[in-house]
Amino acid sequence: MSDIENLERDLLAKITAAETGAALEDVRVAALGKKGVVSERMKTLGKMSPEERKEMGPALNGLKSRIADAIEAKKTELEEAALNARLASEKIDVTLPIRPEPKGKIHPVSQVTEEIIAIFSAMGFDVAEGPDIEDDFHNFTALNFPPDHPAREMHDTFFFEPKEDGSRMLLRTHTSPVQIRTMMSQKPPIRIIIPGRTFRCDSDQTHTPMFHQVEGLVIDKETHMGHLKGTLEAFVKTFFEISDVKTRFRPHFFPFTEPSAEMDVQYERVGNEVRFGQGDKWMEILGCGMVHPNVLRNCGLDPDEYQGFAWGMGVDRLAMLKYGIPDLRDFFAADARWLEHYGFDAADQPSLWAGLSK
Ligand code: 2U9
Repeated sequence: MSDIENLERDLLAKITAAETGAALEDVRVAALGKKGVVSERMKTLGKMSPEERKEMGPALNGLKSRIADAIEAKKTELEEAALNARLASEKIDVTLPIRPEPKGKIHPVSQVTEEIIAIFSAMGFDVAEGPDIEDDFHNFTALNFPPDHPAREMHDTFFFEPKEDGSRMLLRTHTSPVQIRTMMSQKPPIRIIIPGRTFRCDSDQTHTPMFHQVEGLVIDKETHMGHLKGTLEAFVKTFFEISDVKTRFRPHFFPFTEPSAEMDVQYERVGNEVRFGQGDKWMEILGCGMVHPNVLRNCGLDPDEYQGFAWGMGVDRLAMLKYGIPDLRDFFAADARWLEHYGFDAADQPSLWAGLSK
C-alpha cells in the first residue's frame, strides 16, 4: 500500500474516532492546518521533478479534498448528535399537572380587564396605553373641557406642584389622554381600547381615589351611532354571557362627545343577586358618544372627513356587578383572604373560545 494510502487510512481513522467538535478540530489542524501533515506534503511538490509532480500532485490534492470532506461530514454528524441529545434531555410533558399547587389568585380587576380585552381583541381592537401622569392639554384642553370646567378644580383632580412656567402636571382623571396621543400620532382608521388606572380626589362607599377604566375609540370615515350601538351591545352580551338582553341609550352630556349617551342594561334583582337580561329594571353600565368635532380638530383631523365614537366604563364596578362583590373598598385593602375568595385561577386565562370566566 502506498505511503499516501497509509496516511489517508490513518487520518480517516482519527476522524472517525473524534467524539467531540474540539477533538475533530485537533485532527483538522494536525492534517490540513498550516503545519499539518497533508500541508507539509503539499509543500514537497515544489522540489519534485516534473514527472514526479505529475503523479503526486493529483494524488495529494485528492487526499486533501477527501480528508476535508470527511471532516465536514463528521462535523455535521457530531452537531446532529448534540442537538438530538439536547432535545431528549429538555423534553417536558406539558400535560402534567402543576406541582406544587400554584399559590395566589388573579385580582378581579385584572380578570375583568383581561375579559374586556379578549372581547374587543376578537372584534379587531388594539390595546393602547399611556402615562398615569399627564399634562393639562392631554387630560382636559384637547378633550374640549372649557377653561373653567369644574372637573379641573382641586376637588376632582390630583395636581402636582406648579412648575416654573406656572403649568401643573396631574394624575390623569380618565384614560382619554391616550386617545388624544393616539389620534395625534396615527392615521385613521383607529380602533383601540385603553385599560388603565385613573385618579380622582373622591372617597366613599362607591368611589376610591384610584380606580380602573377601559375606554374605547373608533375613528374612520362614515362612522355613526349605529356602529356605536352594535359594538357596545355585542360587548354587553359577551361580557355578561347572555344571548338576549335589552339595552337603552339615555341622552347625557360629556364635553368630549356629541351626541353623548349613557347605556343602561335590563336587569332584575333576585335576593342579593343582580341578573342581567331579565326583569324590567335598568342599570347604567357605561358612557359613550360620537367624538366631538372640536376634539377631532384639536388632534389635527378634519371632522368632515373623519368621525368616530368613544366610550368609557369603570372596571371596578363591572367586576362588582358580574361577580357579586359587595364593597368597592375591599378591592384595594390587600386582604389575602378576600383575594382567596374572590380571586381567579392564574391558569384560567379568559378567552372567547375557552370561556371568559370559570
Ligand atoms: C376621546 C374622545 C371621547 C370617552 C368616554 C365616557 C363617555 C364615560 C365614564 C364611565 C364610567 C368614566 O369610569 S367612569 O366614571 N366615562 O362615560 N367616556 S365617552 O370618550 C372619549 C375619550 C377620548 C378623544
